[in-house]
Amino acid sequence: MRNIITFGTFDVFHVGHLNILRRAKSLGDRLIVGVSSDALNFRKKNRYPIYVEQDRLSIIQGIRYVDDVFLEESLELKASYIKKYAADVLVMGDDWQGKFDSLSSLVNVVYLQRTPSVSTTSVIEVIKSV
Ligand code: C2G
Repeated sequence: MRNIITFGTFDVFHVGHLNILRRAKSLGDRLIVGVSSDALNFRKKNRYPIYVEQDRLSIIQGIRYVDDVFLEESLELKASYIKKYAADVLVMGDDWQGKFDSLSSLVNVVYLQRTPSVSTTSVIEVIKSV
């Protein structure tokens, strides 16, 4: 049994999010997703996500590639989440390239290429402009 873990906010869910979850799942047997809490987002970006954490958790749990979800409360807790969920592989988008290499004694760290031309920010901008 090969456990894959990944993390993200997944606000205003879009095809880039779906692609990374599908590709992450294809690397193993079980995909576990840490969804960043509202408070963590506020600390990081000084704004709250559009969708509240409970809704973001429900959306991610509903994706067929996802086996388990939990709330990511702090960026610094990755090592303990990895141990708790017995993850073998940590998948991150390549916007995080190199940032989690210090965890490679614990898990195999894999950075996947982001889907071009789509982001939560660009979706928000389009909606604002119509
Ligand atoms: N993603 C992607 N392609 C896009 C947009 C996003 O592959 N066009 C990926 C990101 O690289 C990330 C995941 O989708 O792996 C979730 O994206 P975000 O919600 O933007 O996640 P982020 O806020 O970067 O995560 O511990 C990490 C934190 O939880 C932050």
